[in-house]
Amino acid sequence: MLRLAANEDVVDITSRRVAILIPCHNEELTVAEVVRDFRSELPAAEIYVFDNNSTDDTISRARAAGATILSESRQGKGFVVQAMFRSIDADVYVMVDGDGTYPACEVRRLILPIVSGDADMVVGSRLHADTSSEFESKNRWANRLVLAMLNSLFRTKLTDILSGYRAFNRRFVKMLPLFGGGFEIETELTIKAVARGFRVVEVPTALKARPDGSRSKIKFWRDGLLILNTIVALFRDYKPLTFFGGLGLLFVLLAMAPATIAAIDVVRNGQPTRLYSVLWAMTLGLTGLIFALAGLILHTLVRRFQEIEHMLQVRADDFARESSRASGDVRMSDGL
Ligand SMILES: Nc1nc2c(ncn2[C@@H]2O[C@H](COP(=O)(O)OP(=O)(O)OP(=O)(O)O)[C@@H](O)[C@H]2O)c(=O)[nH]1
Ligand SMILES: [Mg+2]
Repeated sequence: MLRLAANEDVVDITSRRVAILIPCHNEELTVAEVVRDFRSELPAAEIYVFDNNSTDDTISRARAAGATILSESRQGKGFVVQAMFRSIDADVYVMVDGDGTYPACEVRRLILPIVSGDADMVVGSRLHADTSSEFESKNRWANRLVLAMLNSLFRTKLTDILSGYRAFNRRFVKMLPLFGGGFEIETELTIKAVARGFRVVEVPTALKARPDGSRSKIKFWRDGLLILNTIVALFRDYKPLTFFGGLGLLFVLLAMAPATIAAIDVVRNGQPTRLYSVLWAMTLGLTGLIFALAGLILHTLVRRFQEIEHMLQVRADDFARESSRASGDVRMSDGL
């Protein structure tokens, strides 16, 4: 019987189907070790390597190490995560990079909050105060910048949003719509989890450096801009009143300058002589009002869609509970 223990909690996971999902693109140096490490930590888990057009020995080495190989033809980590979430059936999911930078020995701590029903997504945080991760310094600062932006926009207190080491329950995996095709996928996972009210827990995880000869697939500027763009786009979609209302306020404030000039002009001359100021004030002011109005309308729409989604989720939970009761299974009651 396999048990997880943290502090006074002891949770039996023997009856849970655990899937280890490893997205890979040209990771022949490390993938076999990753598969073996996770196999020895969780012997009963299914280990899947999702290959994306690798041109090296990734597939044969992963297969030799005992992983099930699945392929995705659309290039990009995000497309692979979408395929993993759609095609794999399990109770507990662990996602980890194939580059050997995340410690397999911490997987039990990672899945504990999922198994105990306390979280929908657990993130292995590389920037947590209790960890000492081996980051390249520019990556550390880029991570901190993205984090500060997300925490202030979404009012969260997360310590790592770009981690590739995560655990999920089945409900999260099957219900979260994902669209990002590339390295923006972690950002999308975190923001959508927070915005949709899923429970997110972080556990400290130490990141190791890639071994010599192993190459990062991330392109600093291209992927960095993609991640920033994803944050702004999701902020617009999930908090339209704040986004468009903020833009509206900005334009109204900008309109104040020409409006003041026009007002002084009227006081001095008895009539408006500087027509450009009046025109600027009206254009900027009206643009601001249109933004604010768009924000209000979209806010109402988002709220209505949230209500519909909530009802669908309740129905889906009811349905899953009834099916598991019919098959004598009680997993859904644990939030799985
Ligand atoms: N399937 C698939 N996996 C990918 C693709 N790009 C990257 N990956 C995998 O996604 C994981 C993360 O990629 P990394 O290059 O390590 O990115 P990172 O961890 O953000 O950056 P580093 O700090 O340099 O390791 C690795 O296991 C890669 O093999 C892709 O296009 N398809
Ligand atoms: Mg990596």
